[in-house]
Amino acid sequence: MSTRRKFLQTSFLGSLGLFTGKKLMAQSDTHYPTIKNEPIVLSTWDFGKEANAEAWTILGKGGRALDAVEAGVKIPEADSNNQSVGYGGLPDRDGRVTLDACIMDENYNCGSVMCLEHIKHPISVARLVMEKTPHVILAGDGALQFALANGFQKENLLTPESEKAWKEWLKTSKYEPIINIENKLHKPAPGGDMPGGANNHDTIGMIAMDASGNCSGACTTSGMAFKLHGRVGDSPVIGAGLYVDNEIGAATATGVGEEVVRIVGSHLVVELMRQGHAPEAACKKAVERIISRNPSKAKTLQIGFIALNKKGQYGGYALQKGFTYAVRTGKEEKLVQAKSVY
Ligand code: SD4
Repeated sequence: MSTRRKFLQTSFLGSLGLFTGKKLMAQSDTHYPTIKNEPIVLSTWDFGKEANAEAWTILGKGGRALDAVEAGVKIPEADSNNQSVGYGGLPDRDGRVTLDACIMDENYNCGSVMCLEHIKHPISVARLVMEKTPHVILAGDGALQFALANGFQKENLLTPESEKAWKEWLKTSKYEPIINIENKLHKPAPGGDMPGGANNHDTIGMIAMDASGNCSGACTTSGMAFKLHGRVGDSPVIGAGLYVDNEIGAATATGVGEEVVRIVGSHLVVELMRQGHAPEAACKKAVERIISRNPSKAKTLQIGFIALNKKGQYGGYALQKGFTYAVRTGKEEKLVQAKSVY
């Protein structure tokens, strides 16, 4: 069977609701569906599937992409089994769970919180920063103060599982980001197995286009486990972890944030799409840019990008194998195994 026929068949099965989370396919530039102003949402990693389902409750009814991405990423934020986003996230080396998030709409409005503690839904605080302040970024205590003043509840986000992992880490106190380390620290979710049995969970970046053809995005994380207190990665940095340009489309990133910030990764992907590259090709070029800056280091890291253009075409690319992203449209619901350099 030709690759194209196989793809169409799998997409059709997906549209019948037979998607299991175990059906992964290789994505290639020739396989884009031609959707125009039909809503679409994509998000990073296996857990993007549940997040997309929530976003779809808004997008599928003709709702705004901004509302959809906020609602979607709140699912992993509230999931205590997920040790890399929101509640239950792995703490920094001082045992403090510090969260980063940002959001961007179709009018270049954006909001971000960095190193926010005690608030389960940093993405909603980021949205309030965007909508209710003259600023783009609030950090640390100021962000917490703003959240509390706006009715958010102060909570303990360190779950017993994450505290245990931190105490175990303290025995060596070695900070060495390991490729897809989050997989090893995550409780296997039913039906979420990757080929080879690893479970794949990480920062959630979500990008969407609604029925009006408007794009928005959201990105939220607890950042790299056992980081220095105060460390901020790419995820809440507009242009690095997320970028939306409603003329062109949107992109978001996951992986070792320091390397994404260095190339302002998501903005780069959007600009490459502006130059005419298809989403997957744009993500690939951004990954190659990271390699060209430091080839030996790039081999030891995981970084993945996903992107969406205004025609509803999408794609992703990663440094290493094992990066997945979830896609939901009116016609299909699937998990894509992104191509990778290594
Ligand atoms: C960060 N990009 O804080 C995020 C976290 C991540 O794999 O995606 N980790 O650098």
